[in-house]
Amino acid sequence: MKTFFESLPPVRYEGPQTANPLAFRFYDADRVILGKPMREHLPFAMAWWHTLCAAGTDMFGRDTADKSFGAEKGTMEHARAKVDAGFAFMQKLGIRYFCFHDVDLVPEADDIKETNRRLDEISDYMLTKMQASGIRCLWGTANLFSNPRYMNGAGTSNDPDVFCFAAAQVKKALDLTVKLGGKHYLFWGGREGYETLLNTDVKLEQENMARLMHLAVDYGRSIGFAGDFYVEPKPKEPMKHQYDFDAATAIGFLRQYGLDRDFKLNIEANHATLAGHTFQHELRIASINGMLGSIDANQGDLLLGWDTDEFPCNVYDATLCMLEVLKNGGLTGGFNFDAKTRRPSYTAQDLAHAFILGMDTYALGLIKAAALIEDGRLDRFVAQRYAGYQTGIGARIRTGQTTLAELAAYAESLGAPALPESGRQEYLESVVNSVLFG
Ligand code: XLS
Ligand code: NI
Ligand code: NI
Repeated sequence: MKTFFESLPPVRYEGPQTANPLAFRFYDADRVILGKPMREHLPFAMAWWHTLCAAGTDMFGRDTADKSFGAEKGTMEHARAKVDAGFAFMQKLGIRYFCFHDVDLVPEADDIKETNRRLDEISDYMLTKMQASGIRCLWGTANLFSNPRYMNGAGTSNDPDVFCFAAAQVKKALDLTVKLGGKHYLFWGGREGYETLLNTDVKLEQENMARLMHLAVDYGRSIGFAGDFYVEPKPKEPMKHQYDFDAATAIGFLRQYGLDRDFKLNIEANHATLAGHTFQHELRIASINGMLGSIDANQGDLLLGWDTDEFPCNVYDATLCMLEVLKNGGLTGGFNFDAKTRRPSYTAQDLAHAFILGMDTYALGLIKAAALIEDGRLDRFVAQRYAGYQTGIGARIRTGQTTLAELAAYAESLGAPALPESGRQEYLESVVNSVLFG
């Protein structure tokens, strides 16, 4: 794989007709869409864990991919080889950001002091690569779920010593994020949830989680971290009940504990569908609450009930996603490919194809979302659908200038009310199809 990344020619835009499997068909970084080049609309990020660490092990079998990058796994030499491979890969693809967990970067030692020393060493090396390439860190995070000590959660563990280990990892991951100039810092709920109420104090656990987040904000701000903190909602897996079930739940939690000024959401497509929502729904809920920060750009398989983390190929969903992003005025975060190739796609070339697929899918989504906005029929329809609230009794409801008694009297004056106008869903779906494929 090492040789492949280094020998991979830079991947360039060649247009939809190209027969070159190592070229972009739709992602044309310089192409201006709605006044901004694609590269600015789409700050793509590589996930360190899937790209450089995960090698295909699942519950039924061992690695299929070779991610040794020419070094022995579990050594600092391997950690450096991953840095070399990762930066070579990002440069070849024109990916300008990466995201990481602390333990993605170095082999974890038994003693946290030694792990931290290794993290200092590897981050020095990463900085030299970042300076040479201009590649930046989108967000950092601490892995608070893999180590067996986190079996009952980290911030929500029953054991205060475990809470302290979590605090230590968050502190170090914040130090690293700041050192690497990371834009944002993420909490994914990991094992923050429970299996059974027979052994769980939910109130205490949620209060402790909020405490850990407050402590992180206080520490982060004290060392000059100016970015957003993120929560990444997910409804299940690994725990049966996860505390950050979906966007609405996470927003309620952040507000309940006074964390909403420092936190926004990182919405992952596959987590949305696991929660029984569309991706677009989660984005909209985050956006209308001023909480849409960043996106984990992947997709799930609706026939499977777990987080398959597939590279996104669904242009329809990507279009609806980009519609939300454009209406949100863009993202202060980016599009992190929290995605892995399928286990039988184990070669380095597959990895390149996967990122090309993901980047092209989002580029197409952007192009089509802009076309939907320029077409205007959807926006006009929605505006018209709610036009009743612009004048008369509707306007009085909107501005709060009425009473329940006045509304009741108004309703009585109508006698038998007419049905609201048709929602015209099928017509609108055909409009979307005509813009996508017309
Ligand atoms: C797992 C999450 C995880 C976060 C980072 O389902 O998606 O990968 O993005 O901890
Ligand atoms: Ni996920
Ligand atoms: Ni994720």
